Amino acid sequence: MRREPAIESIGIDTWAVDYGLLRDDALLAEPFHYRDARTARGVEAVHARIPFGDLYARNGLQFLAFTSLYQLAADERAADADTLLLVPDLLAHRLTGARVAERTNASTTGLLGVRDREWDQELAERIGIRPALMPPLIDPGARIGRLLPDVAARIGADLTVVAVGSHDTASAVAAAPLASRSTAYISCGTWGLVGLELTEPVLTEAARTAGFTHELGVDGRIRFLHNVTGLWLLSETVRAWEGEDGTPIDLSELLDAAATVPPDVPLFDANDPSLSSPGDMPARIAAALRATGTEPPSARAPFVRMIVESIAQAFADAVSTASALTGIAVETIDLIGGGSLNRLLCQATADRTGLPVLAGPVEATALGNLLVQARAAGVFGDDATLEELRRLVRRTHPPTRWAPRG
Ligand code: LRH
Repeated sequence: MRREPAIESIGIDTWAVDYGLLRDDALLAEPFHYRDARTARGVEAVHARIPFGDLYARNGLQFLAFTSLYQLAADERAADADTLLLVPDLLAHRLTGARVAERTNASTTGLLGVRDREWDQELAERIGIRPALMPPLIDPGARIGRLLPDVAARIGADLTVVAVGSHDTASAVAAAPLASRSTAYISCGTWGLVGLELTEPVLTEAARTAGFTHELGVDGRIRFLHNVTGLWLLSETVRAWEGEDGTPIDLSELLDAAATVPPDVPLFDANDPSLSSPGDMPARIAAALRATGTEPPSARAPFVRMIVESIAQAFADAVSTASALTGIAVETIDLIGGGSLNRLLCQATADRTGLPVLAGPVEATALGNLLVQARAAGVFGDDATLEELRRLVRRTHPPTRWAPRG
């Protein structure tokens, strides 16, 4: 075990929407993962009580079948619970005993009001969720609590857990350099979260039908974005191929081979819902393509090229929709997260958007988490703005620039 006496605090972020249910501080069961097939069952139940249009006006979220409120509506265990905690809050509870709901992640549950940013108790009751399950809301920068004595004794340090943008994408966007309001971001890993940072919601019918969501960011910003199925398509494909012949695949070699393939490969809809669950991804992509009358490439390199180009096209569509919905003429794109290391994807995104792509930081989520903790610890003065934090990111993490070709 390593000791780090200089560590002052812990900040926790994870993916969104998933939760644990507690009774008397104990988990009732292991949390489900949002790609579990069960999540879709709640959709009909919720929409029978409140039509999607009314829901959007209240919570501002794009339709995703795994949003927590649909999961909860299909969760029999909720009846026995006294508390619901999203995954980062659940971890914080294990470390400190505190029961809180950090607001950026709470905004992904569907149960937070898009305008007042408070729990929508009336909505919860209407769909059969007891409002008493939902703990008090706190904002990034707030102190959650000290480590429980037994935890502190086990790791040999008495630390404070501080709230950060506990939704990983909120932390990532906090560390997106965003040099101006005409910079769009793509937070790219398993998902590609594509959008703009706003201060006011855009609750139009056009935004609703285009599937644009309003998630909350650090310092009360709005992450107006669309969830694009990102590198999940590639990682699931590689996993399937590895399962076929039992040999591990070197991803960078595969991408290098794909880079030599001409870019005029066929495209499929990266957002096709049939591609969101785990399982034989190459076969499902091939089926989605055949349904449009196109034969998929049979060799691996062009198949990978097709995946990358299809993701880039979905990114380009989302950037231009974000621009049309907000009236902001996008001039550059910050592509942050693990996907920023994928050179083929960065170039394809620049080419298909016709805009320069500034790639990096790769560890944007960790950086955003750290910056909010550092600000809370007084490192920059309590009132350092998000823009000041981002200036620091720009200075310390110069991006790689990908110019559009042709
Ligand atoms: C990315 C992410 C995304 C959510 C999904 C559940 O990790 O948090 O922002 O939509 O996972």
